[in-house]
Amino acid sequence: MARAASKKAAKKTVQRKVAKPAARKKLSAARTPPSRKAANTPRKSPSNGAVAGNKQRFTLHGVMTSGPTYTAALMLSLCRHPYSYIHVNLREGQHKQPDYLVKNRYGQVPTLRDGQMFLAQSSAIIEYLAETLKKFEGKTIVEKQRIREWLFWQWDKLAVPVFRLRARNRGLRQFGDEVRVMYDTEAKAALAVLEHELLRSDWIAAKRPTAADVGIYGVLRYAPEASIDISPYPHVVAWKKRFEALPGFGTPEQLLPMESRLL
Ligand SMILES: N[C@@H](CCC(=O)N[C@@H](CS)C(=O)NCC(=O)O)C(=O)O
Repeated sequence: MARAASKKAAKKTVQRKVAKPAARKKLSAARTPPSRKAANTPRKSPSNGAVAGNKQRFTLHGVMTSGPTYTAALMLSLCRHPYSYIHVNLREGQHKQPDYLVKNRYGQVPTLRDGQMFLAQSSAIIEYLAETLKKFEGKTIVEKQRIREWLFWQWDKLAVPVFRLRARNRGLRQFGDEVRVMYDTEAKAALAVLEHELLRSDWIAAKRPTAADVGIYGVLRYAPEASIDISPYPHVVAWKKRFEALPGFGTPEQLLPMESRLL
């Protein structure tokens, strides 16, 4: 009896020893995640299924009307990965508050949380998702490089004119006709580059859709709101239709709620 009791005690000691490192790991991990209070998040909503087990992995912080937020949401949806969504109130300047700036040093939306990590810049976010989820990624170093090249180009030459013109139409930016014409000309030049590329290939950076298509679609979607007519670019129009037929595709209205939504 006494021997059994001492055996039991010894076993307990061993168990405690083994448990220690894991407990330490948990504690250090607990230092970095965003506190529910700090992020001012609502209570959890009941589960809505999809990829059970890892559905709490991603949280997207953004605004429904934001093109870059849509790009990130679109990528998650095309990857068939569920995500929680936190609405960031730009009007109230929530994106410039210290608790948001620790997540996104640029004070912009979107931000994507993956576990303990916060990611900024929509192009970098979708490239990261492509690589980590192994969907819409480049299969070779050449393809990866082409995707990156198009994503850099897209922000340099396409997103700036489209989003500036859209912001002007929405009354969020004021500039005169001269500047409007300049952006309009830049957007058309970018569309001509795309048209030329899509003459030769169904998709932008590879023989299949990649993160480059997602990034460019996330901007071109807003062309009508920027008063840019894409109909003179038939290959761009056909590509847009092909893209919209991809499984998991959704419009901004379908993918971005007005309010926070936790899985
Ligand atoms: N290059 C950034 C652009 C993000 C961006 O411009 N976000 C806007 C909303 S659509 C924003 O946060 N504006 C507030 C600010 O810049 O202060 C990206 O792709 O994530």
